[in-house]
Order: sequence, then structure tokens, then C-alpha cells
Amino acid sequence: MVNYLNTDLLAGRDAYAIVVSRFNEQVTEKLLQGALDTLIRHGVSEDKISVARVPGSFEIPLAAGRLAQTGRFAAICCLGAVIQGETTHHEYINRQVAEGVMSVSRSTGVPVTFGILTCQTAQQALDRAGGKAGNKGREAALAAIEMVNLLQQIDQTKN
Ligand code: INI
Repeated sequence: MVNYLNTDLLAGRDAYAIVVSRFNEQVTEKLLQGALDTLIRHGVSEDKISVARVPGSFEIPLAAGRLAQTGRFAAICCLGAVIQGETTHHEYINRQVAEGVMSVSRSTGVPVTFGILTCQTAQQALDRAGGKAGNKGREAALAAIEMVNLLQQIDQTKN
């Protein structure tokens, strides 16, 4: 019989952290609301959620790494919005942030999810922050819960 590992979306008593960028705040606040609403609806109690605000997406990996190192959080959701301007500035931010977030996750073993929009226009970002294309903050929170449950199941197979 196949042994399917649990990937349900019911949160236990674990603590979660959210790192959210203030840059493009009109978008990132909507991502934050989506993530908070999702964590709470899936069973995380409010006092188990910590929110760390950072100036811009470039600062997200450092804050996420420091939070992960505390060992207090089962997962960390990273939220930001990088919107293409007239220069290539966004390309440098996007690459570093994506690699930085993945690197924190790999080096600490703590799931760090990627709710950072990389868009060409502000409208595209708003569409993905509770508009017609969903809410990436919500997706990042769901992914965090799912990964926490999956890793806990994997760890149990060791015993
Ligand atoms: N930060 C963002 O989160 N989104 C952006 O679109 C953005 N742009 O376009 O400049 C941005 N820049 C700030 C950057 O993340 C850092 O906070 C800043 O460079 C200081 O280190």
C-alpha cells in the first residue's frame, strides 16, 4: 500500500512569522491581510503570529534568516512587491531576494515561502494582492502550513 505523507492544511499549535516589505505598501498590506486571514482561518491563533516589517524586498532574506535562526517559528512567509521601473533595478532585487529566501530555507530547514510579487506594472501587482488574480499572500501562508505538516510527517517516519 502506498504511504502518502500528510499534506493537509490544518495548522497545529506552531508559531508562524511573516516578513513584509513596506515598499509598495498599498500592495503589500493586502498581501499581509491575505496571509493573516489564511493562517487564522486554518487554525493558527493570533498570538502565535509575529509580523516583521522591513523597508524593501531586498531586506527580506536577512530578516527571514534571523527569524528562522531563533528556532521559534515553524515557518516564515515572505511578502513583498517588486514592480519594474524605468531601470533594471528590479532585476537585481528579484534575483537576490529569490535566492536569499531559498537559501534561508535550505540552510535552516525552516520552510520560508515566497509571497513576493515580481510584476511589470502596479496593476499586475494589485491583481495578485486580492484582485482578479488571487492573493499571493494567501498562497504563501497556505504553502507554509502545508510544508510544516509535510516536514513533521517526514520527521515522524524517522522513529
Ligand atoms: N523594493 C521593493 O520591495 N519593491 C520595489 O519595487 C523596489 N524598487 O523598485 O526599487 C524596492 N526597492 C527598495 C529595495 O528593496 C531596498 O529596500 C533598498 O534598495 C534599500 O536596500
